[in-house]
Amino acid sequence: MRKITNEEIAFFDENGYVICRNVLHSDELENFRAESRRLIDEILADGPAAARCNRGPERVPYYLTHLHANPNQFSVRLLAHPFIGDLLTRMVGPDFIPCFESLVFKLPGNGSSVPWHRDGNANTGPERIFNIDVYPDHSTVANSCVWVVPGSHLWEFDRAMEMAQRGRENFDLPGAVPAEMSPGDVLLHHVKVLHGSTQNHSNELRRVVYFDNRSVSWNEKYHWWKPEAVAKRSLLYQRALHERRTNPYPTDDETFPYAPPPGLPVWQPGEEIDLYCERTPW
Ligand SMILES: O=C(O)CCC(=O)C(=O)O
Repeated sequence: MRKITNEEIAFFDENGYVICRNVLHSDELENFRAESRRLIDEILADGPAAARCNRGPERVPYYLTHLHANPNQFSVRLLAHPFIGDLLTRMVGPDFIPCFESLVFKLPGNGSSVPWHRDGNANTGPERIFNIDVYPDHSTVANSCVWVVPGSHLWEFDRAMEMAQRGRENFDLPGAVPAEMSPGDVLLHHVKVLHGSTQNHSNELRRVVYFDNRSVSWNEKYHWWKPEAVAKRSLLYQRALHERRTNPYPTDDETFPYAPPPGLPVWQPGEEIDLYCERTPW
């Protein structure tokens, strides 16, 4: 299976984002589309997932939080994709911890906008803190793809906030570029790169799964969450890897070998896992 290249990592460091083409295969994409469509339908029908779905500025649903805790057959297997484990080991370090997972969707006709912003927890040092954004659909200017301001992850906080404010008045920021994606592509975006998207007026549904990842050592430095919460997240990742190993897609030809960071518990097959995994503040 495909791995991120050193050139892609260098592009990311310089620009705060990178598009990695052709990561997912068609068997996984088909399941991703069917299962995410089912969750979106559940939200629109005011079923259980609706309670975990945020609405955007236009008050339409667009952001399903705690994705794994909404029963589905695709999200933990997606997290366990070897492309993800490999890039996190190389770009974050072997003590990486998957911490957030969401499904963002732009409904056809009236899909939510996402004003220019940096992500939460973004006022940090030089660490490579980023999201892994996995696309099952074409995402284009026409169906309101994400735009980014290359290099803005290196800006001082005040400059970034001033520019984000400007972008909320007029979306067309100087230097902004569209991150146009095809099914199976993966976008990495630094939490500090300015990004946003417009309302979707097209007749296409556009979806993306966001995985935000941190590490044990960063958590010890920034004190985001209680160590127990991080331990639970490592258990969730171990369970996800087991799920993909024992329920592979037909085109899977490898699995990611993961060793929990020192001091964290080892998950045993059959043990119950908390898929909600609350991030209790430190
Ligand atoms: O997918 C999008 O349009 C942007 C989502 C985003 O940046 C966010 O939810 O923070």
